[in-house]
Amino acid sequence: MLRLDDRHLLGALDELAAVGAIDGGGCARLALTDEDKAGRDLVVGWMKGLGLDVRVDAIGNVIGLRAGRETLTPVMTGSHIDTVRTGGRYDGNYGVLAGLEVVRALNEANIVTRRPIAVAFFTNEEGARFQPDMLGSLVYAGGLGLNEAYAAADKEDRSVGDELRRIGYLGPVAPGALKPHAFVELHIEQGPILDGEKVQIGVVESVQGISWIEYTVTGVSNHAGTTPMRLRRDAGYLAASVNVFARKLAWEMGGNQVATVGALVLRPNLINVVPNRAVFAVDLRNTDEAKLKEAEARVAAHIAEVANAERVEVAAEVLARFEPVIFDRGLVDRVEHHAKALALSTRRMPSGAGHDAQMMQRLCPTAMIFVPSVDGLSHNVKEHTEAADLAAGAQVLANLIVELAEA
Ligand code: HGY
Ligand code: MN
Ligand code: MN
Repeated sequence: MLRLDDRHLLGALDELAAVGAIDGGGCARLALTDEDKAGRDLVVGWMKGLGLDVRVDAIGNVIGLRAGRETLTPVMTGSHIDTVRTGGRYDGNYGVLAGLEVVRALNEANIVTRRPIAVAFFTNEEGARFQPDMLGSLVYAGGLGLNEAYAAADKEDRSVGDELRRIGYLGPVAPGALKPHAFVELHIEQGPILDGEKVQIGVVESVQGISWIEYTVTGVSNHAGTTPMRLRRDAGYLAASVNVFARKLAWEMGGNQVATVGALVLRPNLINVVPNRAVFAVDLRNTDEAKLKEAEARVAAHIAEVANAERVEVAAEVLARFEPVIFDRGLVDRVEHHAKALALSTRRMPSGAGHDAQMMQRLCPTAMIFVPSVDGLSHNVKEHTEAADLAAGAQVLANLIVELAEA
């Protein structure tokens, strides 16, 4: 069996986490920022050091290719290295660096697999700066055109295209030119299930549906002291009422329904002025598409009702909308097989978070391997996974990749 060097993996995780490091042990490398560029340059250097043929595509996805004995479609693994602003050190990074450890072990064992092996990181998986999330893998899978992707802009009106050019990662390769034989993504769970049940490996069967809608509310700014309640057209009130409504709705619907209002900006955002403008986003998710549609409809109805009563205008923009994705049954079974072969405890589960793998399933058989997140924490600098769990997940990945690469 291919032996991985866990110490090297842990060291690489620490070294990458030092790029864009923030207080508390996490890192902030928002997509296409200078910090993201620095992280990209570091990982590209490691890819080259491992003898990989590094290709950058037109949306900035980076793929390191290791030749096989035969020129067949490659077995691909990877994830992302961009982070949210309060990112931990494992989200995305772990899957990319574990993939490089598999390559290192193959190099040291002088093994050339039948199929080529590719290790990739995709652009803007997080969707924290530019939407939609999983942007790079969505373009790779043919789900979004390049020009539309280039036009996506952040809150300072800087576009993906301009930022890719600025950091030097608008590559020459057509996204998706390299069609994988199979894709496997190793990732931390980012939720409380594996840690809570003390299970070592998550055998991921699906990714839940996601709905991101941004609302821009226009009311009338007014004096907080002199304006009677009956005369107010308070944009901030509508935003707050949607947050409360969506949360109650998620509790009421139960099951996997979740709802979040994580981004909210009020204008003029002053203590004594009734806000005339509110821009906020609603993140709704469910493993069941019909229920997700129901949640969207009920939030929209609530907004219409309150907007009418408060006499404010509302404009909605869909920032991301992906239906639930079911991974390839056969490949999911192989994840479970390899975990059990290593005497690791397993449990089948959906993914609550979005991942690049959900886009790659459009191209080829795809599956994911989860390892536990301590206390289920993620998108939080305290995100942590025990070293033994990191090593176990990487070994499952290695054994599965080698099996697929000999197929
Ligand atoms: O939002 C998500 O699920 C992922 O972190 N992009
Ligand atoms: Mn991730
Ligand atoms: Mn994330």
